[in-house]
Amino acid sequence: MRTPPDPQPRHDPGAKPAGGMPALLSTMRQLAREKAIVPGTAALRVLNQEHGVDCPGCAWPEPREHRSSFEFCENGAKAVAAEATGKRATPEFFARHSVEELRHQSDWWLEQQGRVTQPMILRDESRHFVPISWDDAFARAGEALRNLENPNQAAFYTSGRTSNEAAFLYQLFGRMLGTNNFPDCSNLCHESSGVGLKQTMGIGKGAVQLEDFEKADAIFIIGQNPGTNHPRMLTTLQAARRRGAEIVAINPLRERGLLSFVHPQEVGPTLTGKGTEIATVYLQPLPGSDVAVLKGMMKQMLDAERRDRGRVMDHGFIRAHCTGYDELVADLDATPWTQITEQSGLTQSEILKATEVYIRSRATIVCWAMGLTQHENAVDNIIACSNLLLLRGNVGRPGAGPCPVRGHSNVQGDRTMGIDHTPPPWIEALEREFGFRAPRDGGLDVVNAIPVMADGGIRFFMTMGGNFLSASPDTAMVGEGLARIPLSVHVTTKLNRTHVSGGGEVMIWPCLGRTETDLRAGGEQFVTVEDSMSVVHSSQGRNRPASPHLRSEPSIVAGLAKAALPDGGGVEWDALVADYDRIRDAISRVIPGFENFNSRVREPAGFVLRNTAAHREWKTETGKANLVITPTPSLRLPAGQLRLFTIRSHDQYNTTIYGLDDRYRGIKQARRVILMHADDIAERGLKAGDWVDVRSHGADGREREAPRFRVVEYDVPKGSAAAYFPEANVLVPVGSRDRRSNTPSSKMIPVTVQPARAGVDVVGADERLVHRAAVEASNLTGAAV
Ligand SMILES: Nc1nc2c(c(=O)[nH]1)N[C@H]1C(S)=C(S)[C@@H](COP(=O)(O)OP(=O)(O)OC[C@H]3O[C@@H](n4cnc5c(=O)[nH]c(N)nc54)[C@H](O)[C@@H]3O)O[C@H]1N2
Ligand SMILES: Nc1nc2c(c(=O)[nH]1)N[C@H]1C(S)=C(S)[C@@H](COP(=O)(O)OP(=O)(O)OC[C@H]3O[C@@H](n4cnc5c(=O)[nH]c(N)nc54)[C@H](O)[C@@H]3O)O[C@H]1N2
Ligand SMILES: [Mo]
Repeated sequence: MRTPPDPQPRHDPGAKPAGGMPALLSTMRQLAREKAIVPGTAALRVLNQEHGVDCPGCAWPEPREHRSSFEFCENGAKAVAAEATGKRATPEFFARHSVEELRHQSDWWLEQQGRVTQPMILRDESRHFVPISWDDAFARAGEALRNLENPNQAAFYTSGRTSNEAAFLYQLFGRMLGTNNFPDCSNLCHESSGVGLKQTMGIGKGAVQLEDFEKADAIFIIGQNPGTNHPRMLTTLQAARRRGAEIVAINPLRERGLLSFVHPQEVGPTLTGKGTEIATVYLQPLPGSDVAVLKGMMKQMLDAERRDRGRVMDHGFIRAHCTGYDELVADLDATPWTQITEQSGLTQSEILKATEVYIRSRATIVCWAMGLTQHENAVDNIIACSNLLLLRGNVGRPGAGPCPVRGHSNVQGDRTMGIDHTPPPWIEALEREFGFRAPRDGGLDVVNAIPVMADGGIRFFMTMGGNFLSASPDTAMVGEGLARIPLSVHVTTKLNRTHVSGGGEVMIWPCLGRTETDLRAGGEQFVTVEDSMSVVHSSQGRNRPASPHLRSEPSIVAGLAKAALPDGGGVEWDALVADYDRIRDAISRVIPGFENFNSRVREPAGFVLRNTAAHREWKTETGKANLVITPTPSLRLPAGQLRLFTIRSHDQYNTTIYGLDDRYRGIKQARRVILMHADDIAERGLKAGDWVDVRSHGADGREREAPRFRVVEYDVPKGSAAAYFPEANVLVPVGSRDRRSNTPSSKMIPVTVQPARAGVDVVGADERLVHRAAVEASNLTGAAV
């Protein structure tokens, strides 16, 4: 037992701008850590260039003209370096470490073991993964699939990096097998954006292009931290600020990237550290209260309208295009101000600052991300944004529209390609193209798959990327579910906790990363992706594959399909994956909008999928854009509880942890931390640096605990707290979700904190030891970490 030298995670809330020299230095350090300087930089040079590789970092689009020679960012570089790492998890590695040992490691440690080099299998009752040939691996999985009593005993998860080509084949295979069980990371992410926008505007995607940011007078950024998660967006925002556009941020945290920014490629500001101011108005509401804030804004618009005789709302647009105006106005009038100010913790005059910007602006874009989509009323959050835009006709004209900023680089494309637990609208064309009958029943999404798994209802589970265990809510229940699956197959580049948590047989199938050359019988291949603004373009890797045994994701799907479907279901799988042009030809015949796919995607910057809302065509049930009433649910919590929201640090990509610093928030060398307001700390008799156990209070009455977090005093609104995803996922009850989209409400979990149980303060300040101790503590309490 030893006493920690420095029990307090260092917290330095400096006011330096985002970007600049520290961003460049951090990139170089990461490349060095991964031993990736040479291949990494080669990959970086072609990142997000025409004919280059699409950055796996995020889904923010590249400018279609005038790309700078280095169109990448610090966190994009980290994502590339992580893939181009020189480290390898070889068969010898698996021989050295039993699966029991691997289960006791964190995602962070597992990731650091590097790229998996060969297909591996963990047989029932065995303690170690051992190598298996691809042919045997496909045969084993194929046999298991053929032996299912019912195809709905299989589930196929997708993470949003999967290319269009791989995704199209994957959903084709699953549907030929007879299931729509396609849970995907989108279910945990922007599902609510899709559901909300479909209801109001008839299409579940953003309706702006990058060029619109050059024309907007005002840009709202709600529940998004672009400095960390979409750093290239800061360049766009900086340009908008410089030409005088106003930027309104709505976020319980004052995120540094939203305050000021230095472009790392501008030499002067990089050296002086003087940044461009980003947000001109910054509202800090309590988490979960965005509907209230947005309704407050709309009430103030109504007031102004009544004073100013009808010049605030766009009545011409509303008359021609909208339903529900009178009902919306009546609801706004009936909503008392006390409700709005109590829920949000903001005053009327604070909200008025944002309203004034909105009224002044002739063209407004509203951007949002997880701060809006991960709530029990997430769809209402999106609808409220949509109402705000529609009232002033801010859709379907230059410089205006909704902009859900997607996460994974191809999460939008995967959905377009049919990764969806409900049958896509073009299902009949798919059936005609491939001569089969596809299932019409809805399948399982993530939240619905978890209890079915825990009940033993899933007999075959495949993941195409991602980290199902750590990314999903209710880690403990997911762990129980994974332990009951007789055969799991994980297509991946690196190891994570999902791969070592299966109870039955498990196979790990290592695939090529996006930065690597994909050489098939028909020559070197490229794949395609769709960014957050519906631009479809190509991506071609140039790095040497991490191991000669790796296969591309499309060829893995083809190999499995041939083994699982009698006669391959009559599909020429080998031909399709010999030359991906053939997959794209099939897509062009099946999915509307992809006509002449192969020639259009070879245009220098790809092509844009048509967005009906951007043309003021409303594919809704009413044929119009719908203004929809959003109730303001009570957010009052029992005394002593805090509203916990989970966030990403600057040194992670979802469940992949690059390092232990969160530079912009000034938190160093710690991830098991809980950010709390000074008063909330004092009221509980705690002080900064104390160890606490965090308990959540779900409606199901089940106890969930995340042990061993350090208290950090931080500028969060009183009554709320923040902790990092995925460490805090154990606290998110699977039933706490938005009912319409099934998106887990990981941004508002009622919690209490109490001093950690005895024995905790001997852990030491070393994060690895903290993690180990947490794993051990959770084994005792039955919770997962
Ligand atoms: N480097 C890096 N890039 C990434 C990722 C990554 O992990 N690392 N992840 C990718 C993925 S998949 C996604 S989806 C995106 C995620 O991108 P973001 O959505 O920016 O990610 P989060 O950290 O979840 O941040 C949510 C923001 O919402 C705020 N917030 C929390 N609750 C509320 C609320 O109730 N109301 C409001 N208005 N704000 C709130 C938080 O303070 C935080 O600033 O990033 C993508 N890009
Ligand atoms: N509490 C809480 N939970 C959340 C969130 C939150 O904000 N709070 N955010 C949610 C969101 S927005 C999302 S999108 C999900 C993310 O959920 P996922 O997409 O499931 O998780 P990732 O961490 O992005 O997946 C990383 C893994 O993908 C694999 N991988 C990486 N590159 C490749 C590749 O090229 N090919 C293949 N086949 N595999 C690869 C590696 O094994 C790596 O470990 O998490 C969600 N969970
Ligand atoms: Mo996401």
